[in-house]
Amino acid sequence: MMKPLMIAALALLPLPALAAPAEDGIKKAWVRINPAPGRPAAGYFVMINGPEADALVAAEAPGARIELHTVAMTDGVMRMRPIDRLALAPGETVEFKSGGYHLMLFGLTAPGKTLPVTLVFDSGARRTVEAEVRMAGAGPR
Ligand SMILES: [Cu+2]
Repeated sequence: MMKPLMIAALALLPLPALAAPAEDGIKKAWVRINPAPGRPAAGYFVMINGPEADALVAAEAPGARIELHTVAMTDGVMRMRPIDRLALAPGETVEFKSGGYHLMLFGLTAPGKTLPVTLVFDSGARRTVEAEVRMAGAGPR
């Protein structure tokens, strides 16, 4: 006689146990278009790693070739340079922003209001986010 009652009780339970931790993921993604012809666009976002160590190794978007860039002081001048990978500690948050880590998107032409950007990780995970497309001069949200 108890069984129908238990099933009814289970049906009332929420389902978050199956989902990934609510906090991890890619947030606030946007792409800054450079108005100068032929100049690359830049991509920014906040990345919150999951519970395992991982590394960002590539990024992809339709119609673009993307490099991972960092900015470092060289001979007293801030210069950006490509990096092959960005190691991520468990639960680490990394902000890609102007003056720091960023994506460089080459060959992007006539983007729409948003651009699907896929981040590729050493673990094999791939995360696609819709990045908001904004013109140069626009600050962070
Ligand atoms: Cu760059």
